[in-house]
Amino acid sequence: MLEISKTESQILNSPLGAGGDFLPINGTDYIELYVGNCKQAAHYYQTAFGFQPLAYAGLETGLRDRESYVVQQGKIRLILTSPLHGGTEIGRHIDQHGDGVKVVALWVDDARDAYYETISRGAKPYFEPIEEEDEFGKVVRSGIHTYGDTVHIFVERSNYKGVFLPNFRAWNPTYKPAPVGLKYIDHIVGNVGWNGMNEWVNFYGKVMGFNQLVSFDDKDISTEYTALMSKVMSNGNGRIKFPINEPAEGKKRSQVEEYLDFYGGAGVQHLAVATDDIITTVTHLRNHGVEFLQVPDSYYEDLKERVGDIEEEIEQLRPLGILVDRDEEGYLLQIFTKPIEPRPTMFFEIIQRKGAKSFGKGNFKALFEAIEREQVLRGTL
Ligand code: TYF
Ligand code: FE
Repeated sequence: MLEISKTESQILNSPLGAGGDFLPINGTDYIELYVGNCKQAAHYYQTAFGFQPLAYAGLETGLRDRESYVVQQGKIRLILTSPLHGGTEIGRHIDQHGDGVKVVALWVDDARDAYYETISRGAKPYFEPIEEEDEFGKVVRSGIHTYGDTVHIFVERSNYKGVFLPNFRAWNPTYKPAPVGLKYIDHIVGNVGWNGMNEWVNFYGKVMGFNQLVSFDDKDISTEYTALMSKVMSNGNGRIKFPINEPAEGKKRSQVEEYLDFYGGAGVQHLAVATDDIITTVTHLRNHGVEFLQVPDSYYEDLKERVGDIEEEIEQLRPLGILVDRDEEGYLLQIFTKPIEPRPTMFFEIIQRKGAKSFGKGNFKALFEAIEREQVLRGTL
């Protein structure tokens, strides 16, 4: 591994501001979760969610302190990492947060530029640009902190031909359940502390050059049903969308506050993954034991009135619990899993967009009431 430094003049000569995108991002590269038992978690993501085995790193590749399994479906790559002994940073993260997202890695053309552009705008360094190499080529990575203990890692991989990253080897077990049709990460939501939303909106604006998405989902009022506020930040080409939630004082205890208490601070609340056939995807997921939030049957009674004509049969959506919302540009279908770990923290959203660019504001009432019913069962409302 090689550390690379960069002179100040190079930083100053980079295309700053002036309308240019100082942090061009090609997409999400991978999500790394720190989990108690990555071997079993990998099995869960394969069996329940249809992820495909991709890569492995651990004792057998020379690592002494950790083991990682990488699974992939469409463009979505998850790294599942566990410590191999006590007293590690990974173990501390798991003790504080439970299983959760540590890294949201972003695919860039220049990981050095990404690092210096963001550091010079106030990002807190996680690690300086590092070159890693193996027989398949070279990858440059760098990292900065974001909300809570979560970090962004910039990944430059144009000179790499291996299956994942240097020092991982291909993982090709015979057990390979079929994919369920998940294609890419649509958005990644962060829950931050009281009054934290604008701080992190400013971080993504100033430090990362993102813009606030103007969408009717911008909830600047807290109602009986929301008890949260949310703004969506998006990068220049729109491939990265990060909604940021903060709790709001309401009649009831905010679901965001519940998350913060159990996660032990700010962190990733949900990963929204896209499919182009949500009926098939959710049918498979349910058959594999994935549990979803349930809306009352009455949700479907006025659905047609609310969203107008849609291509799907409402009678197909109803038994699966799939929700629908419409905006000026089209409609979307979405559904939310229950939390996927013992703590009521992270969950998945499955989303299919048919033109709509928003996030399902019309479903908030039904969705938040479903979450509140779960909170009542947990005794946390
Ligand atoms: O990403 C979103 O904004 C939607 C709505 O706890 C949402 O998925 C917001 C908060 C929440 C669950 C879903
Ligand atoms: Fe969402």
